[in-house]
Amino acid sequence: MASFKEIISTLPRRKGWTDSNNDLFLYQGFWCYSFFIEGVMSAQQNFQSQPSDIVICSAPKTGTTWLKSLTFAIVTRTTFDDSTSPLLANLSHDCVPFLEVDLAQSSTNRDPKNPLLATHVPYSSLPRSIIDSSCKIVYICRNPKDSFVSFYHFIARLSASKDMKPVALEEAFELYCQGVSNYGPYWDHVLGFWKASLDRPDKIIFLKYEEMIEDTVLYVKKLADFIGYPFSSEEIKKGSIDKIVSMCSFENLSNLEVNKSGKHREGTPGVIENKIYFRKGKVGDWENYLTPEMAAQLDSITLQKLNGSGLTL
Ligand code: PAP
Repeated sequence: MASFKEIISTLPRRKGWTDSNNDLFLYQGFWCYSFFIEGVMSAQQNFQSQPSDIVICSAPKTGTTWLKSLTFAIVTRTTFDDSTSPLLANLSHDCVPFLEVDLAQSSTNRDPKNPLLATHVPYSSLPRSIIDSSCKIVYICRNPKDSFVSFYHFIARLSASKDMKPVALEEAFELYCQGVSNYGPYWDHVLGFWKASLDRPDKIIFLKYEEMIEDTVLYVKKLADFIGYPFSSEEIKKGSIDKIVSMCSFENLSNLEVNKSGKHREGTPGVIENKIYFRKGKVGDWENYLTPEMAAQLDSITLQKLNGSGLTL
């Protein structure tokens, strides 16, 4: 049987977003770096989901770090509070295993007390057991203009720390518009989960970054209800939700020592400085980077792609 690497070498490929020779490959309709595709293939073969699992799904740069923190804080609130939470000493990515990296080889190397896992894999490529089991899926999406700008800065900051150069913003923008971004096309990613959430509203909750920023308390409550960890009226009176919202705020998390100077996956080729996951955490920052023409081009792709779906971004 052909190895994963052999299969990947036959896939369509495009240049990635840096000057390194790290290409993006088209696997099952989405573009992805080979390291992650190997993990996805392996997880598709091996991963066994439990009914108690809560799977945090997202395209990159749509609010994953925040959603992981909030969900982790919700499910661990009877063990930890806002002065003892592991989120104060660890990046949220280190509190929630990543399917295509940490759980690719085996579903058993998990903390049995932690039902959370996360993935960037599109809905149609999730391991069968996640689709078939009664586990819950939490999905977050974000306006494509802010998502693109966030993505570009992430690649630029990552490149600077790894002696690589990012492609120019205009080139990355063209690639993004063509769908050529890690786990892209972005619109297909969102639509896959949107449609699935309409078909299976008990299984998938579909969240938007902008709405969560607008009323975080409301969405934390909704999220907790959905994943089966509802806040009691006693907890609500005590201000439990507000405490979680404050602990997981951009201001609080980005100012923690661990997120200013710590490193994710230290000692591996995938090492990333934690601070790269925190930039501005704002809605509408695209205005500072995209020309009106670029914004109009992205808006028009979004309108066309989402046409008839009932979804707006
Ligand atoms: P990932 O997919 O690599 O995990 P992800 O967390 O989805 O990245 O996206 C990072 C964005 O979330 C950054 O947005 P920006 O570039 O527009 O600033 C980051 O600042 C933002 N972010 C990180 N933590 C929080 C938070 N606690 N609240 C709100 N936004 C946050």
